Amino acid sequence: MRIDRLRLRLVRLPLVHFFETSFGRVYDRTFILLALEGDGVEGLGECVADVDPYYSPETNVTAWHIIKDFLAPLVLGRAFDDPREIYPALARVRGHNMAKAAIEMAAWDLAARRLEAPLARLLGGTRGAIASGVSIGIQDSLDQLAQKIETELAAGYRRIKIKIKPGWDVAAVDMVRARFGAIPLMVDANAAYRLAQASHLARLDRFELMMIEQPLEYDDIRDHAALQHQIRTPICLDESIHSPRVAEEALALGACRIVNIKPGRLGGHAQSIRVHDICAAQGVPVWHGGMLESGIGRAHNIHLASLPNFTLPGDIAASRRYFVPDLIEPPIDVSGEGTVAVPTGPGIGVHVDWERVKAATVEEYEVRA
Ligand code: NPQ
Ligand code: MG
Repeated sequence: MRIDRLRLRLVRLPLVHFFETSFGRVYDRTFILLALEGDGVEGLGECVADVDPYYSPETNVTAWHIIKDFLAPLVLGRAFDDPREIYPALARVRGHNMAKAAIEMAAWDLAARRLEAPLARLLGGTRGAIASGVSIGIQDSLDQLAQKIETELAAGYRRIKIKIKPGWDVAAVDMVRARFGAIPLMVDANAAYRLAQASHLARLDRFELMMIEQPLEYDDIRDHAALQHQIRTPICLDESIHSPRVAEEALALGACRIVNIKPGRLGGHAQSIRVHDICAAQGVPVWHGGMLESGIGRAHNIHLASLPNFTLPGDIAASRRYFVPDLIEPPIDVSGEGTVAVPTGPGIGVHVDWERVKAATVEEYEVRA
């Protein structure tokens, strides 16, 4: 396929409920939608960068700049036999994986649409539905947290993740275990602790959590390895895993026993599959993370999560937990058994409501080969 045109749209959607992590509270989501046209077919990607550099160093403004001024010229007018060639073609630009992933993932959608095949088939997906979990933000009270968990369990979700930070950790987990018993439960600290707090984190061990996600700094491997030797709860790394090489390093050092895969953080589907394969070869389970994506990014995630080593429920929930209406129609829904079906249409296989996209767009840019 030859890449003839690239279009960026900066889109802003209100969130159904605020979402609070150890790095702050958000009420809406602003992100870049990227469309690539080639051979008369269009592919879509969603950039997971946020307005603030708090989860990762990238923001919408940096991604817009990097795509427009540096990445677009590396793909426009060029022909690619396979979307796996995209990430290497962008290698001259250091870092900026979220910006790269938006292009790379759009190229996968484009390639799948050209073949009139579901994206999952090209990626190597093996299941028709994925197990779905929820990520529940920090609440104003433990009662509110209990209420949210009750709602999500009733909806059928297969695992509950709660966000933690110093001051909202042991007591919150204690309350959840006391009220809900042995449900599949995990916590995500988004890098809110330091190795010196290991003995405090060890207080979570008695709750038999599935894992603790990214307790220490966003770019750390070594301290996580030291921490894993001091706590029983399996560590899962999220922020730290930005490349297949770092994933290998983390596994070699024993810094984690589970890996969270997010294509935005890794630079797209191809890099994600490499991490998936590295973990599979070492018997390390992976699961698919979430970045509060609209239905477009969410659909990409569902296809990727259909690969065989995604053995744990991911943070891929129904659209309605985040956006009503979503940018796609019908929205992504979860079954009563807590599964999300992998779309079977061409490409990402969801129908975009372009009127809604237009209404939510605050800035546009287009460039042709
Ligand atoms: C995580 N997500 O696993 C992330 C972090 C996260 C669903 O828990 C705006 C943009 C808000 C990106 C909030 C979930 C965000 C964001 C949280 C990412 O760590
Ligand atoms: Mg996380």
